[in-house]
Amino acid sequence: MNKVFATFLSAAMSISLLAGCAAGNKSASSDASSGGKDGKIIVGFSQVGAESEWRTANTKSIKDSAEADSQIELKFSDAQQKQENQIKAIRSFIAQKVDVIAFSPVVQTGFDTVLQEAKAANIPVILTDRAVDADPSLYKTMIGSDFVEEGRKAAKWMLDNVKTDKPVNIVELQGTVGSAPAIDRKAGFEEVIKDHANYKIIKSQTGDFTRAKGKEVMEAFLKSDGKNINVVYAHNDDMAIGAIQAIEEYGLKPGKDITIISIDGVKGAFEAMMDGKLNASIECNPLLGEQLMQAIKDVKAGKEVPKWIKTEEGIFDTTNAAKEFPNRKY
Ligand code: GYE
Repeated sequence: MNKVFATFLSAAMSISLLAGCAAGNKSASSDASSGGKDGKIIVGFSQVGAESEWRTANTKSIKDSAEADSQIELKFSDAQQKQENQIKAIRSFIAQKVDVIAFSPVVQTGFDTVLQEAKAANIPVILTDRAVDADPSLYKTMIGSDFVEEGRKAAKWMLDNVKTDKPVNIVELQGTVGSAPAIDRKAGFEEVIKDHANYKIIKSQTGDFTRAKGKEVMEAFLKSDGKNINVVYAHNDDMAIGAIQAIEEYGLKPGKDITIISIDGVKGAFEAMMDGKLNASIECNPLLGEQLMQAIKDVKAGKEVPKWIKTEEGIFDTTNAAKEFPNRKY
């Protein structure tokens, strides 16, 4: 009897040991398991804010794609353009033990600690839209545009369409200070104009990617440099639309007296181009939802994903805006 009992005991012990081992493995590789109810992948997403038409389209794309995907449950949080809110949201996602964290970083630096915390909790991170300046092993992939290239395209459009040997005075409306699109769009534009000495940025200030700020900054530029301004380069359409209002109120004709070039390609920009008030908009595609859902599923399945999933983009101006308008989805 004793012998039977001993055998039973040792078998029970090895089963519990095995179970303990399996549990240990599971927590060590929780990347590959899905923890949500109904087996859904719980995703915590921290959005930049609601500062522009682009952002509204981006949020809608992400929410709609998550809604349409039976494998994903989305927890959405709005950082209202503040990095501290974003860090708080990410920490709360870690505390809730979500399966994947995705976010569009408000600014480029200062996320190292919170990314380390996510890594320590074994929660994979996916970046959307904007990049961070951090150790690349702290995130799986970044889905978004090449902002430097967008800046180059804007400058090249200007060189092709504002052709002259005379001085060209440019005022620049920058995006949010320290954000990847503001840094890169400035760098790409400057890289192209640096070999053309007559094209000069005479004023450059942030309009924080909003219409109201774009208008306010443009009013100040007009006040100090008024009739000397030849070109406005705005890092997004909303600021360009704000600048258009300021120029009209100042008594000049936007698109004619001053050439206006911006980035995004939102509907508002197309309308302004069809009115002849905006000259060109470089496309930046906000519809990242489907790619994000796919990347989330791939990461959870342990598949290799490229470090940068780039978006394809075009250029629109007053010559093709009306033809393209019916096809625009944002
Ligand atoms: O261009 C701007 C928005 O990060 C690409 O953010 C995005 C930018 C976009 O506010 O309109």
